[in-house]
Amino acid sequence: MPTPTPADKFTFGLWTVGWQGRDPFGDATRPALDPVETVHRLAELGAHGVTFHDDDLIPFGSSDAERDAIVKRFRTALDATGLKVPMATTNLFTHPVFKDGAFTANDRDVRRYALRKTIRNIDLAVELGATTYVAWGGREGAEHGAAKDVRVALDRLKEAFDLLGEYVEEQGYDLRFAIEPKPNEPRGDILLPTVGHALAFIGSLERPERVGLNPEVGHEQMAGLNFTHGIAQALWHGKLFHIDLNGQSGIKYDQDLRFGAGDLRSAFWLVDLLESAGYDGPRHFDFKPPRTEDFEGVWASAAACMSNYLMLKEKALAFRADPAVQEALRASRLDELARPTAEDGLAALVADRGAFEDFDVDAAAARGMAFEQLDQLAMEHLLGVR
Ligand code: GLT
Ligand code: MN
Ligand code: MN
Ligand code: MN
Repeated sequence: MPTPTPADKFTFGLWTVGWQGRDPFGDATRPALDPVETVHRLAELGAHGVTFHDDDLIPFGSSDAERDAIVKRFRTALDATGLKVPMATTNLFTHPVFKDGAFTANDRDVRRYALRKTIRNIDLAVELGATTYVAWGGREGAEHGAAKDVRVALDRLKEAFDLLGEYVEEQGYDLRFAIEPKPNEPRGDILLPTVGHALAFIGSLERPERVGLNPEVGHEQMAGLNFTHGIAQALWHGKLFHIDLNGQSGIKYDQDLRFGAGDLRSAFWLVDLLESAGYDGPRHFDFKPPRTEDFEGVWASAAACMSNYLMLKEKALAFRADPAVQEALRASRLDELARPTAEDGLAALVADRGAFEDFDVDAAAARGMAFEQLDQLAMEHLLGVR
């Protein structure tokens, strides 16, 4: 089995392995994990980095002195292990004050508090070396109709990103924002529910170049969408700033399974895309070890996220290198897709009788695409028989 090294850029949120198993129906099944222990365990497993929400590291309501001591201890663990902090984020969803959202709460004082909480943690994130700041708006949404004026809420959301961008620029920070879409849960309907919604929103910001995406596997799949296609479009726009890898089985509650569990074929195509597109950001796991597991199961699950990625990477590389696959790609005419439709220009296209008047529609319609043979080769690689 392939062994991860820091060069693979695998990262984990403190809240992932640290999830205690609390769900809407049951209490915690595991005790809290000390972030310092998490740093050491992740380093031993071969991870590159660790990420956090402000409150994962510094319990909500800590005094300044407690905060300083916690950060110092955490930094010592980072220095001792060489683990990096490439990304951080804000918890704008746990405390009851955020019950109607943070940047888009109807209450203005809550919105101002949310921005200050975020700015405070941005300072810490940059101090610890982060270059990406994730914004998951889990509570930015609604369960009722008239209770949320969505167009006005989007004005407030834009205002928040514009202010945060202004702050980061003013401070001279090397930090970009990555919006994480999700269709629902915890709100009935969340604003910016998919990659596509978020991409369109970014275009309306004051500093669109500073804002990209942090798509999560399960979140797009909860909306019934093809995650790999969403990532391909994010890459096409130059907006894949970060990624949350996990597993999901179809359209249901957010499962946050370990990467590779759930839709395995989708995971294969995702790794194939990330590796062939040359994505060089962190491979960040945002999963929840199921509440059935003790700590042994938690670390086994974390290790499996990484080894599943590496196994899929091996399979994807072998798939692309296989001469039979290259032949099948030609038979499916991928090389033709890569060729511009009218490199001869509009005038030549319009004058080209072969393109229309003399075009043999029936012959073209009769051509098979040979996609089944190509897809079966992928299946054979994935199942290890090629
Ligand atoms: C929360 C959410 C995740 C987000 C995290 C960032 S927190 O666990 O379910 O998808 O990535 O705020
Ligand atoms: Mn999720
Ligand atoms: Mn999650
Ligand atoms: Mn996530």
